[in-house]
Amino acid sequence: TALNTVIVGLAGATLATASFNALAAQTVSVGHTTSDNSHYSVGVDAFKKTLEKLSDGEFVVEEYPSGALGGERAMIEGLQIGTIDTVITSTGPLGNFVPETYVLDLPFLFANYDQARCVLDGPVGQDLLDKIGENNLVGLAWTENGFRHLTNNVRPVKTPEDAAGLKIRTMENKMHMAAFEEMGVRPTPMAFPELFTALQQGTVDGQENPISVILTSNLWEVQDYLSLTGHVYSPAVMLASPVLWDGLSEEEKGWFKQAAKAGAEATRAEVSRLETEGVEALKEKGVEVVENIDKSQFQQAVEPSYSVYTDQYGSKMLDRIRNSE
Ligand code: EAX
Repeated sequence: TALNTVIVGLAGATLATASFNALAAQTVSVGHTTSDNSHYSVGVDAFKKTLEKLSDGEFVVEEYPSGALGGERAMIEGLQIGTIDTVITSTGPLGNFVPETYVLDLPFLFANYDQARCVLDGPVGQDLLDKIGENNLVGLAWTENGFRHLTNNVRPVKTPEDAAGLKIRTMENKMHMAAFEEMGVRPTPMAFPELFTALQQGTVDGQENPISVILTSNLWEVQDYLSLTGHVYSPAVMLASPVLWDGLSEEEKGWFKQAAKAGAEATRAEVSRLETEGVEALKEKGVEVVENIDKSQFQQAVEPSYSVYTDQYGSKMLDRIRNSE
């Protein structure tokens, strides 16, 4: 009958609407290597809240912490082929994809957090995000890992001479490796998810990371000594896959950028908090902390590594950063 047709038609329409809504809620994966109580994870929470609110539930954010989607280099590759939607990564392996970012990895480039954040939030940071965008990746916002400090299991390190001869895991970053070589350290590049076991098994004597990472990835469990060298600022960046990006409207792209910025702010606040509170926490956990480091000695030791950068990339970006002080 006609009535039946109307009822069936209505039911069909309701079903169609329901499945349309289900389809419309798009899941967005966020990968990172640190734990689910880390500074990155605090940033993911803010990103999630902001994006889900701005999009009124159109996007649902799902976090994959602790290297669940691989190390940082592998995740960046995942973005390029579209198997991961977004990633928070240090600049560690990024220079392999976007060489312009190597400038940020030079030791003792930034004197403090304010300066680093200011440069990344300014024209230099924007230009580098644009460069990232020219390499089959999308740079959403600069966020933060923090100043890196040296840990090891052999002896308390107070001077570059103390560090000489140690086998230290570094990121897969040629600027970092060059700096450590100048210090007389034997750099061993390795993806972060392999680090804990490598320290535990003694494959390497030590590593270097910000306080937030040393604390929340439990590296203190397998390291005896921490030296507050602050030898290099470690930027982080939130990246998106071009596969995701190309399917978004301009409005949606704006939401992602705004959410990434909110995430970065939350992460920076957490890095700042842990920079002091985290050191106390590590002492309580039994780590011997060498606090009064004469940084100028380390700075002098690694200075020759700057030519590794300038020989290949010139000094224009370096000058821009120095002049924006
Ligand atoms: O981005 O590889 C590292 O040591 C990084 O600092 C860590 O993955 C967080």
